[in-house]
Amino acid sequence: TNGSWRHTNIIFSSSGLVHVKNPHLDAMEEDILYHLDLGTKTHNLPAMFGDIKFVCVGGSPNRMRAFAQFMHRELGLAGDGEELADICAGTDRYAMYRVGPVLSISHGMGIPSISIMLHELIKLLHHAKCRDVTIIRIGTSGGLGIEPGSVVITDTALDSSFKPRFEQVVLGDVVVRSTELDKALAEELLSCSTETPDFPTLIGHTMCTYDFYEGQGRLDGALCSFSSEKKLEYLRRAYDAGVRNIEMESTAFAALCGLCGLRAAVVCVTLLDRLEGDQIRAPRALLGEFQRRPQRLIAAFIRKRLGVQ
Ligand code: DUR
Repeated sequence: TNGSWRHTNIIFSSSGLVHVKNPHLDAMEEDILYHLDLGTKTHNLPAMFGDIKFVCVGGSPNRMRAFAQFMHRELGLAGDGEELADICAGTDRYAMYRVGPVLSISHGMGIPSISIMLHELIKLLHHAKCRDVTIIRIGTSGGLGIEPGSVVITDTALDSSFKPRFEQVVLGDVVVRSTELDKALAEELLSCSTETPDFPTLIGHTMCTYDFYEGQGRLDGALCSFSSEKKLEYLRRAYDAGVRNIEMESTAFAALCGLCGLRAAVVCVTLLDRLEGDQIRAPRALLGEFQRRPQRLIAAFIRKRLGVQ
């Protein structure tokens, strides 16, 4: 490669519309968003989604349902939000809920899963003619040298060589894309942490890997080809490069959203400190509380943006 990943690919249009960078789409009579069970002929996408301003994505379908119910209460909407319908009920690949101007969608685990969802979600926002959309991944991660339960707002997503790039094989060649995120949005989110003083929130780099076990330097997988010393040497190098947490989606998320003109952020809670161990030992109840932390920060952010007291 020629280092082109250094150049920013974040371009915001004055119209605020979502860009799809695909000349073939215009020639299609119908677009079937297969994994979402939606389509341009079967659904009136502008009527269903045209006024969406916030899209929140996260790995688990149940967590994203809980987030939608929580947002329902936080926005002071009528009813208890318990009977929210899954918009993607026709498929069990992903779940999607809508609450006012907020869309909450699951993306599964890892880059292939999130990238399939994002292709269809971004086309959905384009077909619906949405404007000025902010998209946030709220997820879980392993921390590096920080207290478990801390929330990390990503300033740059790095690959497993600590480079701010997302590589994908296209027609047999490696295409390299930048993984820069919106710095102003990250700062705005950090400023909302005054509303959540019971846990630490910080800005840092996030490392994204293709695996949870060996790929994240864990010693406890079914295979392990390195020593405990080599593991710690790698994780310390990551820490020195500015990495504060490790997960499996951020590079693809940053690259796709950046190229399509969406203001994007990644906000993940850390479930453990990887310098202390590999297994996630916290009790389920504590893990549940940890996973609500990014949701609470994002609720404070959305309420502030909407002027909800
Ligand atoms: N995750 C990690 N590493 C961790 C903890 C959480 O990658 O140590 C994220 C990414 C993936 C899921 O979606 O959570 C795996 O548990």
